[in-house]
This record gives sequence, structure tokens and C-alpha cells, in this order.
Amino acid sequence: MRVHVIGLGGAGGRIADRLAADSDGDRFLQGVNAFDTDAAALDALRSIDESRRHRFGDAAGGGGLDGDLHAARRLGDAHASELGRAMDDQQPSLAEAFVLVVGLGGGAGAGAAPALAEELTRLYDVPVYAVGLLPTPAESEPREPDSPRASATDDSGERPPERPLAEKNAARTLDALSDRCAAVFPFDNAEWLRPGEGIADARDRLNAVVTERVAALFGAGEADDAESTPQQVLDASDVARAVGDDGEIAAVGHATQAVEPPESGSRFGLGLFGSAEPAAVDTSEAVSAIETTIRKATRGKNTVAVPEGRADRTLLVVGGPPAWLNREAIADGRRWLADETGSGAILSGDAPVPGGEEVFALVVRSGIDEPPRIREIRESIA
Ligand SMILES: Nc1nc2c(ncn2[C@@H]2O[C@H](COP(=O)(O)OP(=O)(O)OP(=O)(O)O)[C@@H](O)[C@H]2O)c(=O)[nH]1
Ligand SMILES: [Mg+2]
Repeated sequence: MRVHVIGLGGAGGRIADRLAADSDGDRFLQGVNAFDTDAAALDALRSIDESRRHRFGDAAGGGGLDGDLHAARRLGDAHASELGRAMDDQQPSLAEAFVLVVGLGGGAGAGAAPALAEELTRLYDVPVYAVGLLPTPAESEPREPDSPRASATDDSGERPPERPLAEKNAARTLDALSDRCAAVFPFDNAEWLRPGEGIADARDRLNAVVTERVAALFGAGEADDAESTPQQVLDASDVARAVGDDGEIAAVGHATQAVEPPESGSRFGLGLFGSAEPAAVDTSEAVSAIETTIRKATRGKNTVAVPEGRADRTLLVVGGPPAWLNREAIADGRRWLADETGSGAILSGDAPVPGGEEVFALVVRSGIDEPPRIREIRESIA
């Protein structure tokens, strides 16, 4: 499907920038923008063309809002139509969905996202999805002094928290986005950190994970050439059916396995596509690669924890070199997934990648029980 991705605030801008770098020219990325009040943060981006970065809210004086969600909401409301217009040169009316990417615990991005979601909903008839980065518990806790001589300490020897209001901002922003977006995809930063790591140390790695999953989900079914047109095309309405339009949260699992490209010299392979060229892929190897990636995508770390793995609706995408996409193995995987998640509905599609060197599986679950970290965040304002 074709999406227009908008990164809001520091984190959102970095992830949109990375998506622009990794998916440059891919058809699914219909448009991409970065919006922030912070001129320096926008300047630090590398891949989004300058004309697609937009600083808004002169009242912020060209800086960030330091987590002041109240001020940020006011700016977002005042500038939402300006942000909508800043997207116009990329033909947003061709997008099949909008994807807002935002750090939920901050100021500028979290404050502007609900107003922009509302504006896009008013202007266009397609879903607005949000990818929301959850703050870590450590961001709102007093920090250990870096060293015995750490300078900026208070009387207790602790430094003040990095973002004292992160959890409360996130709770309010989750509520606001659930009201205004078709679905929210949380990414639980803390789950992806190693012991002792902070977001600042790990952000490139975290952002690579977010970017890869966003591209795998929205890029599936948007092949660039005719040979890779999937047999079972995943389209925008499949995604919409899987994640609903009620602002529910959805979790994304993903796994890959490196495979040998087929030897026959054919880019097209056999497998699903019944090409005349026999492809030299061993069936049992293909079956095992598919089974393994589906299981890993399901049971491995998701973007947010799924209690008991249960979901009302599940979407499965299997991709890779066509010769490796064994149809029976995919059908078996679907049955296993229905059992594993208890989902009445499993939607699925394939994403052939001619000449690709890995098989991947993507599993999206919606209608899940509240993940513990989301509950903790919501309770911070209860
Ligand atoms: N995954 C990821 N999360 C980040 C990154 N940077 C910040 N975050 C998270 O996002 C939250 C908001 O941070 P920013 O995006 O910098 O905030 P902002 O929207 O620019 O808001 P202000 O700077 O306060 O105006 C933080 O509390 C972190 O939890 C990043 O690069 N990657
Ligand atoms: Mg900022």
C-alpha cells in the first residue's frame, strides 16, 4: 500500500529520516515529512529533503518544548492546517494511509500529533495510523549521578530526571491518538534496551527496528516490478481490517532468515509462481525456513508485549525470494498462527522479493489485552 509518513518531534523525525534513507524510491513511501518546533533537530536529519522538513510554532523560538505538552498541544492546534499544507507537494491524496511517528513522552511531537491526525482525517478519506514510541520508566526517574563528581546534582546527589513528565505525556497522548487515529502501534523502547542502556545510547538500533517493521508492514504488496507482484496481494483494506478503525493498539512481530538465492539463474523461481524454470530450492528447506520465521515473528519480541500472545485479529505477511515461498508451508503457518493467537480471523499476504537473500515473516496482532507497560503508563494519570 502507499503511505505518507510524517515524523513529528525529535524521535519521529529521526525515524522518518531513516525510513527515507532505507526505502528511498520504494513505491510504498508515497510521501515523507518531518515536522518539529526545533530547528536544530530538523537540521540534523540527513535523508529527508530539506523542502520536506518544516519547522512550526515560532512561539517556541526555534527550540524544542522540553516536554511541555500543554504548550505543544496549543501549538499543534494552531498549526495543524499549516502542517497539512506542508505535505501538499507530495500528492497526499494518493496515499492509502497516513502514518504519524512520534515519541509519546515528549513535547513538540506528542503535542502536534493529535491535531494533525484530526486535520488529515478531515481532509482525506483514508486511515491515519500512529506509531508511538513509549517512554522508558528510567526517563521519569531521578538519574544516578554519572560519577562521584557529577556536577548537576541536587541535595540528594541525584540528577533530576531526563523527562519527568514522560509517562504522563504518553498517557495523555495515547488517549488523544486512540480517539483520533484508526489504530496505534506502540513501540516499547524499554523492551528493546540492553541492561544499563538509555535511549540516547541505543537509538540507532531501536530506530532500525521500528523502521524495518514499518517498511515490512506497509511495503508488503507494493512491488516495484511486475515479476514480484504477489499472488495473494496484501492491500490497504487487509491492513485496515486487521487493525480496525477504532484506535485500538496493535503489536508487530517480525523475523528473518537468510537463505541462498536459487541457483537456476532464474530471478523468478518456482514456488508460488509456477514459472517454467525449475528452481533449485529444496522443498524441505523452504518449508522449514517459513515455519521458523513465522514462529519467531510470533513468539519473538514484538513492538509491544502481547499478553498470552492472544489477539482477536491477526495479519500474517510472508516474504522472500519467490522460490522460497512454499504455499503449503504458508498455509500450515496460518493454521498454527490461528491456534497460537486464538484469532478468529487471520488475514494474510505474501511479499515476493526476487533476488532477495532472506525469508521474512511479519505478524500484526490487534484486539489484544492491555500490555503491562501501557497499563503502567495509563495509570500515571489515573
Ligand atoms: N525509539 C526512539 N525513541 C526516542 C528517540 N528519541 C526520543 N525517544 C523517545 O521519545 C520521547 C520524546 O522525545 P522527542 O521525540 O525528542 O521529543 P519531542 O517531540 O522533540 O519533544 P520536545 O523536545 O520536548 O519538544 C522520549 O521521551 C523518548 O521516550 C529515538 O531516537 N528513538
Ligand atoms: Mg525535541
